[in-house]
Amino acid sequence: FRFTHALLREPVDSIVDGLRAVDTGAPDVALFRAQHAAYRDALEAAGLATTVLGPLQEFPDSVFVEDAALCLPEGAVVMRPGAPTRLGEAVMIEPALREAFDEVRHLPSLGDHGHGRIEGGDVLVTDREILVGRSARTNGAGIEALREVVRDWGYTVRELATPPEVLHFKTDCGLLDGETILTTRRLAAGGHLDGYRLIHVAEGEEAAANAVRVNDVVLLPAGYPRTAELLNQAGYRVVALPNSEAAKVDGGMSCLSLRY
Ligand code: CIR
Repeated sequence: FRFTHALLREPVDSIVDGLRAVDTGAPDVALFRAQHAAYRDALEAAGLATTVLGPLQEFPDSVFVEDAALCLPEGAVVMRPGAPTRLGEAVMIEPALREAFDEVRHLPSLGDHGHGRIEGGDVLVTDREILVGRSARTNGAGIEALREVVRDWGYTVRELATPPEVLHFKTDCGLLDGETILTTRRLAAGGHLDGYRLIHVAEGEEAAANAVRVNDVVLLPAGYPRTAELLNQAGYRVVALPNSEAAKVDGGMSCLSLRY
């Protein structure tokens, strides 16, 4: 959770066509841009140098850069998004990864696993392992391919399940420090996070789980005061950011940037 840089991508007008599980109306593009700018400011205030990549009009969801890559201290890995409309985003992000990292890796095609799919939103890197939630976007073959590609960097990859009603694994959890995870009860219910210190979001505030720890602060979507209070009591410094527009297309604090 200690980072020096972040990559973001400018939101596009076509964000109104962004994928969403439940249609609660299209995002207001101007407000989306304002919230995105505030998010960038918060990353900078947390000490990160930010780079905002140019808009990709043909990819409505491209503002959610986290799904297209995985950034590790050793290098970056280009993901292979499971949403067909998002597959091309991985290709488009590679030049920026090459600028930022000495090493950029691709997921191998492994025999029968050639069609592996994996999105960064399903990947949580902790101090001891990489947790990946199988989901509608991430399959076993994609997880296997990630396991192969990071093995010689010394990482262990553990496959977990994402609850069926949840888009991404990290929709329902976020790293607070190397040993502590903020999570919903439904995600933790399987017991697979046992061994970590868990902080549960307040009842009815499930959307607060997609928080992201950046250096000394935790970026939390605004509007979840009881979870913010729980985090304050646990000693975390919370910065609450308005996220109403990204939320309409199932996006949150982690998806909007790649931190490294
Ligand atoms: C999608 O459904 O792919 C986008 N509308 C939202 C992606 C959010 N990304 C994330 O949680 N990592």
